[in-house]
This record gives sequence, structure tokens and C-alpha cells, in this order.
Amino acid sequence: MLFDESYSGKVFIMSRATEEEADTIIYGMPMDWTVSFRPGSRFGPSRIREASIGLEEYSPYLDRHLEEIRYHDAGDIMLPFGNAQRSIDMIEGYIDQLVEKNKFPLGLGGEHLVTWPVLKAMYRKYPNMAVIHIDAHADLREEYEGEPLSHSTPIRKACELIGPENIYSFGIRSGMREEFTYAEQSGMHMSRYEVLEPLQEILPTLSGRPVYVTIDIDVLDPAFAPGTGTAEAGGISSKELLGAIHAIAGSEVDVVGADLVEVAPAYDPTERTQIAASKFVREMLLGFTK
Ligand SMILES: [Mn+2]
Repeated sequence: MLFDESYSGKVFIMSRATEEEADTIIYGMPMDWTVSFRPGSRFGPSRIREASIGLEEYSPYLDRHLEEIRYHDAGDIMLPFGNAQRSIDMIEGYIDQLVEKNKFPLGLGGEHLVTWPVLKAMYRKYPNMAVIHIDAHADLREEYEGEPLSHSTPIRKACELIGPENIYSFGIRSGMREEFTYAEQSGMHMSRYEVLEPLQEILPTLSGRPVYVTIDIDVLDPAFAPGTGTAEAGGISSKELLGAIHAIAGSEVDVVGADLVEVAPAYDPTERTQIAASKFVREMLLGFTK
């Protein structure tokens, strides 16, 4: 064979050829039209796929090989540039039909607002769902410059839909005073600055529950992931984020979907951000899916 698409860099490494053959669907949400600072995360999904061909298919952390699981990389949702509402509606519709078919959705962003329509669809399927949110930013704004459809609002929307007591944020080191006050008063869980230790404390309380995991790459220190729109000094290491993924994977929670967002490759000529992101996706695949 001269051309094996599953190693082409056009799909995540070892992607199965069709959706029917897969339990998990990788899909891209190439949207960056509501960001407050630097755009570019629309190119995140494709660069993560490209970087994936440099990965080993075997994870020594999990003692599992990618050929042991069945996933299909469906490519990117063709979102209409500049139209946040229609983009959100398209993402929600896409996830609706995936969960209808009992597929595990593994999303690649794109700005963090893309997680909002995914959560709406997931919550319809799993009304007992909790959310684990790993990020530098609280994302608890009600609006940004008057605009409620902003990448700084998805976790606030999730609190209002699912109930703040079902939202668990980790690594938060940036936000308005009002966002931190809301976190304290609403009954949501927010761990500032740290990820792995507080996560290990919380996980037993979520045993048996359906959990959606959303990871913003900017939880990492810019030293590890400079390729992101809203880089924030003082973050965790890539080793700690791997530890967090493995802690979730090794826990009794029932992960029902996940995403990795805000990779903006243009700000990282070294490509370390997308190389790290592709490894996180591999570990999410091997750790979260059956
Ligand atoms: Mn963020």
C-alpha cells in the first residue's frame, strides 16, 4: 500500500476508516470567532492530527495500544465563519446524533465556547452528568463586552444548565473577581492553581457518575504550551496534566465524553503545544474509552 490514510496526518493516527467500525468518534470544531485575545484555534484540530503521526501507538502509562480500541476521526465540522450561534447549533446537532448512536464523542477545539453545545447535548442524554473542567480560566463570565456567546462564558452556562454543584473546575488562575465570587457562592467546586491533588480528592465523590471532561490546553504553563490564544503564566506542567488524565482514567467515574480545546498552533513555531496535545488525546482515547 502506497498510502495509508490512518498514518497520513490527515486523521488522528490509527483512525478506523468508518464511523460504523468505531465506538469513539474524534471530531474537530475549528471555531475561533468569539475569542477575546488572539485568534487561531480554528487550526488546532488539524495540527493535532498532523502531530499525532509522531506518537507511539502504545501507552506505557496505561499499558494499552491504540489498536485495542476502536475510534474514527470524522474530520472537522464545517462551521460557518463568524457565525457563533449557527456554529453552536451545528455542533449540538452533531453531538445529538453521535450520542443517539451510543458513540463516545472526543472533540478537538477550537475555542472553549464549542464545549457549551456539546454539554447541552450530553446533558439531555445523561441528566445525572457532572463536568470536570481543567483550565487556566474560570470561564464563568455571563458576557464579554455585552456578548453572551464568548469563549469566556461556557462554564457559567454549564452551571446554569446542569447546576453549579455538578461542575468541578481545576487549575483556575485567571478571571474577574465576580467569577471567583460566583464560584464561592454558587456551590460549584473550583480548585485554584492546582489540578492533580484536588482532583484526586474529588474523584471518589463522583464514583459511578457520568462525567464529561473538558480540558483547555492553557491550563499548562506557557513554557509547555505557548500555542494558545490566551496564554496565562503560572500554569501546571504537561506531566501533571498527564497525571490528571490518568487519575480520571483510573477512577470509578464513567467518562461519557471529552474534549481538548484552545490549541492555536500559529503562536508556537516549536510545535510543542500540538505535539503535547496529540499525546493528551492518545491518553484520553486509551484512558477514557472502552
Ligand atoms: Mn482557558
